[in-house]
Amino acid sequence: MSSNVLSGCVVESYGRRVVVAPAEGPSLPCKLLGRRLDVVAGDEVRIEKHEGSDDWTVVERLDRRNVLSRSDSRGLEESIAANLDQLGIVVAPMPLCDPFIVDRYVAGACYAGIGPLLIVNKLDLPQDSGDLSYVTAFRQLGLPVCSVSAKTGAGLQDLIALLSGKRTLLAGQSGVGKSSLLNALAGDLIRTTGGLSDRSGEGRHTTVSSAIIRLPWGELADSPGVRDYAPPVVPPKDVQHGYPEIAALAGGCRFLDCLHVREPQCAVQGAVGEGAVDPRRYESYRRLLNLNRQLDEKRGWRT
Ligand SMILES: Nc1nc2c(ncn2[C@@H]2O[C@H](COP(=O)(O)OP(=O)(O)OP(=O)(O)O)[C@@H](O)[C@H]2O)c(=O)[nH]1
Ligand SMILES: [Mg+2]
Ligand SMILES: [Zn+2]
Repeated sequence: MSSNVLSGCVVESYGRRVVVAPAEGPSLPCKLLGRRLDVVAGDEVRIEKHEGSDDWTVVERLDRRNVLSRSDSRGLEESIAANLDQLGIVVAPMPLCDPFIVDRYVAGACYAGIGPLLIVNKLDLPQDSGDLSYVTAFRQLGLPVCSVSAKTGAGLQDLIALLSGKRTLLAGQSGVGKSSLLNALAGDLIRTTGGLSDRSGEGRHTTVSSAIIRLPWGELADSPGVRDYAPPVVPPKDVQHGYPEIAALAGGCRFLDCLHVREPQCAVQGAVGEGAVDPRRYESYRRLLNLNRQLDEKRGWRT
C-alpha cells in the first residue's frame, strides 16, 4: 500500500489531535500515532497518509531544540511547547497576578534554555488597579520587561522589536490578555478572548489550546491561561539555575553543594541579609526547592 509522506511544524495542539503546517501547502489536521508520542505545538514532525484514506497521522517527532515543560500534580513532566526562542510571561494589574508564578515560569524557561521576557499588559488601566511593584525585581535581574496595552496599542511597537525574528510562547494566568495581545499584534486575527468573572475577578479560561501564529516579523504562540505553574523536577542542586541572581553567587559559598538554606558561610544567605538579593525572590527560591522535593517524592512513589 503506498502512502504520502510530509514533514512540517505542529501549529495547533488539542491533546491527541494536532494541526501540522507543511513547508508548502495548506495546514493539515492530523491524529497522533500511538499514545506514547509526545507532540506539542512547535514540534517538527513527519506525517503520513495512506492511499484511499483522508486522514493524516503524525508518525514521528523530529529532534527538539528545546521544550518548555511543567510538572503535573504527580510530579511527572508534561511538555507545553517545543522549539521556542522566547517565553513571554504576561501579567496585568487585573486580574492580580501572583509573582511567584512568574518566578516559576522564569525558572522553567531557564531550565529549558529559553529566554524569558516579561510583558506587563493593560497599561491603560488606572495606576491603582493592581500592585505591580514586583516587576522592579525582574528589571533589576536584567530580564527584558515591556509594558503594553492590547486595548490602546500603547507599547506594541517596542514589544514587536523584542519579538522580531523569534518564536515566542505567550503564557500566564487566565485573563491577563494573551489572546488580546495576539489579536492586537496580528491585526485581523481570530483568537477568541473572554472577560473576567464578575464574582472572582479572575479570567474565564477562554483559550483551551496552544496555537502558533506566523506573522511577517516572527512567530507567536497563544496558550491556555493557568491557575498555577510548576517547572519540571530537577536535582535539588539545580533549582538555583531557575534564579540567575542566586546561581551567580553560589561560587562564593563554602560548600560546593550548598542549597543556600541553612548552610554556614553561604554567600546567598549573606547577600539576602545585606539586601543584595530581593527577599521575595529568595523566599520564592526556597519555596521552589520545597515544591521540587515534594514533587520528586510523589514521582518516586509511582515508580
Ligand atoms: N483594559 C484592558 N483590558 C484588556 C487588555 N487586554 C485584554 N483585556 C481584557 O481582558 C480580558 C481577558 O482577555 P483575554 O485576551 O481573553 O485573556 P487571556 O490571557 O487570553 O485569557 P485565557 O485565554 O483565559 O488564558 C478581556 O475582557 C479583554 O478585553 C488591555 O490591554 N486593557
Ligand atoms: Mg486566551
Ligand atoms: Zn549557599
